[in-house]
Amino acid sequence: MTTAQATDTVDQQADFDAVVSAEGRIEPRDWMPDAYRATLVRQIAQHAHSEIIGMQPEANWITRAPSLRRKAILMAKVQDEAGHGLYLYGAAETLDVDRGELLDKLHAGRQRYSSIFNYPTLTWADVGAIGWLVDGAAITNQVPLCRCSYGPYARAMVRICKEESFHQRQGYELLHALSHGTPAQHAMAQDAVDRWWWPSLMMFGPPDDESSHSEQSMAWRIKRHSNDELRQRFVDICVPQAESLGLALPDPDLRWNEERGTHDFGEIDWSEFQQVLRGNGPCNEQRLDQRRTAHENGAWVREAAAAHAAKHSARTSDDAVSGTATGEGAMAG
Ligand code: FAQ
Repeated sequence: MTTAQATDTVDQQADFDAVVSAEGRIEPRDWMPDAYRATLVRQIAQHAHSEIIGMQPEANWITRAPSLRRKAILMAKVQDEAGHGLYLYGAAETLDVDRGELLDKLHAGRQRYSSIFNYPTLTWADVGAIGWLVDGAAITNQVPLCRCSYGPYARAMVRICKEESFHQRQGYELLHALSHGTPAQHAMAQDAVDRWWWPSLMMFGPPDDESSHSEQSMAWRIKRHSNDELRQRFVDICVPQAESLGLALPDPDLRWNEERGTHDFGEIDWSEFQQVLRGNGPCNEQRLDQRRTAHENGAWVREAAAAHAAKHSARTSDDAVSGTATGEGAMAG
């Protein structure tokens, strides 16, 4: 590197730091440190993969929804998750990566997706528990990301959060109906909450003292709060909601701490989290297999779309040469 180039980099770094510390937005054409770019690609790709793999557990119940209304809601929700994946892959592509490569990495197990989607959906009540707890955790984590320093990610999160609120609300309403239904329905709702509670707390990531990326991501204002802060916020939100639902949270150590002004809660089984991350959760294999199959089955759609785009751009450039695109050809005739 020449002295002039080195000076440029120092200036660019200073500009970048100034924008971040003034709560401004870094945009795709702005200079950014390589590590900032790599962190965003890792997090946004992982987030996008979570959205599309996250379609599977609930899609499992579309054909068995108990009424037309429930089926329409569930289909809309699962389609929303696909849309979130598209916004997020789009945001990742502004960082000079190709979505095909990101998907290849997911399929090869070289990029992660959220641990939560490696658990099975055993009963209809699981659809409610996912909406209430999983979407609830997702919103708690994602609302602060609307203020992320990287513009395209922050803007994608605004729309995603609006849709996630509807998802959370429908899950709560579904569980409320079951909880206030027959004793068997109440028991089914309670069982679902018992199974999804602890994995939902794990969604926020490892405890702060084991979170390798948090400190730097918070300094760059990608993350705005630590994993433990958001987990605590989620617990505090859920406790009164569980009371209104008439359902218990499966934690004997859960209680209000007057001094701290928040709830104390029990120890999370981090060995389970690590097992799921290593690929040994109850459904890891099934989720990835199904994703690879869906990708292979969709190959003809991607090929057709690429052929259509190539034909369209060839036609546009022919028209430009002959002047018909602007209507000049017709006038000349
Ligand atoms: N699962 O240093 P940290 C949704 C990994 S969307 C798997 O704390 P970071 C919507 C982490 O990658 C749910 N891996 O990491 C929906 C890192 O691995 P590495 C997805 C996890 O990035 C609802 C290592 O552990 N949401 O649910 C998990 O600073 C219903 C060390 O961790 C997002 O992705 C985990 N839970 O913080 C869809 C939100 N946690 O690279 C369908 C955006 C951590 O060192 C149905 N992402 N790891 O090998 C984030 O906010 C952050 O990336 C965190 C992790 C908070 C997830």
